[in-house]
Amino acid sequence: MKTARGIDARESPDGGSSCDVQRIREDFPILKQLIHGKPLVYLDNAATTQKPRQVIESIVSFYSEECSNVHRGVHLLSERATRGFEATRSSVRRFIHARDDREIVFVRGATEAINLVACSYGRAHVRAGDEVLVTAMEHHSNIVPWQMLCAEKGAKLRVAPMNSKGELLLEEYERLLGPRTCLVAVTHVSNALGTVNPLHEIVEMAHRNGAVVLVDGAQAVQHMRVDVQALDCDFYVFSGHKIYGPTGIGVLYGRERLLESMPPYQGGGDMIASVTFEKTVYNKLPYKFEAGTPDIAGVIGLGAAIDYLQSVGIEKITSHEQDLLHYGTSILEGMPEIRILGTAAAKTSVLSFTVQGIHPHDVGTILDQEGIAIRTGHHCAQPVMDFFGVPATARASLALYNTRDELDALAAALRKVIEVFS
Ligand code: 7TS
Repeated sequence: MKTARGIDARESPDGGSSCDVQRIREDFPILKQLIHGKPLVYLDNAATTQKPRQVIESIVSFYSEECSNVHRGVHLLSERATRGFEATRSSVRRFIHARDDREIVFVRGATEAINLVACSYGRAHVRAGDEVLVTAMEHHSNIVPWQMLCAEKGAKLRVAPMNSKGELLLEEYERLLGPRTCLVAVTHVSNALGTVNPLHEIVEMAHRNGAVVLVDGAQAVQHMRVDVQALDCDFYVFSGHKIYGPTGIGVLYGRERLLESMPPYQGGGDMIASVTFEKTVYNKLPYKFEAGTPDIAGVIGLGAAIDYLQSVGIEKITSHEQDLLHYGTSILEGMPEIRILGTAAAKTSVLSFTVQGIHPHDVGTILDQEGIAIRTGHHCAQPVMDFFGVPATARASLALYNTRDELDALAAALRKVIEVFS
């Protein structure tokens, strides 16, 4: 019997040397849909990715065959559920090359992981007069928790600037680091611009100044190989739903020494070793940070998603998406009414743009009529919009199942948009 976790090797969506997109697309039931009578062209992958049947089936299988709580039953179903749950922890550890399963904490998503670090590490270590350094291209999730922490502690939030291409100004960043910098919180990839940040330099400079580094990997792990040991970052966070897994589940990686030094984030079941009314002894890592019944099916689904990504091959995904990014960029560059925001030399999978004289919401609405799903708005990165002097952009974001044909469809629909408004 197939277990709830993952897919077996024979189901690998790509046995060949290149990314077999047509075969991959077969794995995603939702892609067969018609939207307003047109084939769905799903280009809103930075918001959330679609799920392959292997992930969907793993969740159905968990609820149909293994449903039970974890870490508490002696009965067979609970043992099975616990095995599947902990097997995913090991998968995540291998996926991002952490040293130990104890360094992998399951949370709701990138947002909760950042809040966990701000509330636990931040409250314990950040003092009045200290500084937390973020960059100008952060998602609100990597700004607001630090603002809240700084307000509580009397610390200062500082912001490393970027240039007009959307590239971090490394010298400015280095200048902002100092003895007061307690923590650097930086995105690996910008969700609004696609910029890939030079993490090796960022981390090395921060460490030289005695600061710890949290990396927001919500837009990175699905596009490129990530090795937290090679990056030498202290915390790394990501969400399951952006890597073809379910919503409601995500990961906090933390360096063991730091996690050990941190107080629990929430109290409750599972995070304790013993409780009396006088004293509670906390559980060991990572359970100290996993109070209450977790999203077990979500973890199982995340495991299946990681298996899926690996069966395709991360390097193949990177090169396929880079091809699409260059193709899409050249199409948009060929349209004089379009301005691309985010033209960093190191970039991945995001085409953020405005169309002259047309509000991005109107662009999005007309594209929707053509069956094309993009996101329009500020992308939870209002400071990025302010920097570029726009209220919003239209954003097409790419995934492993997208094709050049879909980008041609985007181009044709954009020509229609321009025609309608001319
Ligand atoms: N960090 C980055 C860089 C993100 O892009 C997002 C979500 C988050 C954190 C938060 O992730 P969550 O899963 O906890 O919500 N970004 C987007 C987006 O670009 N469009 O919709 C959500």
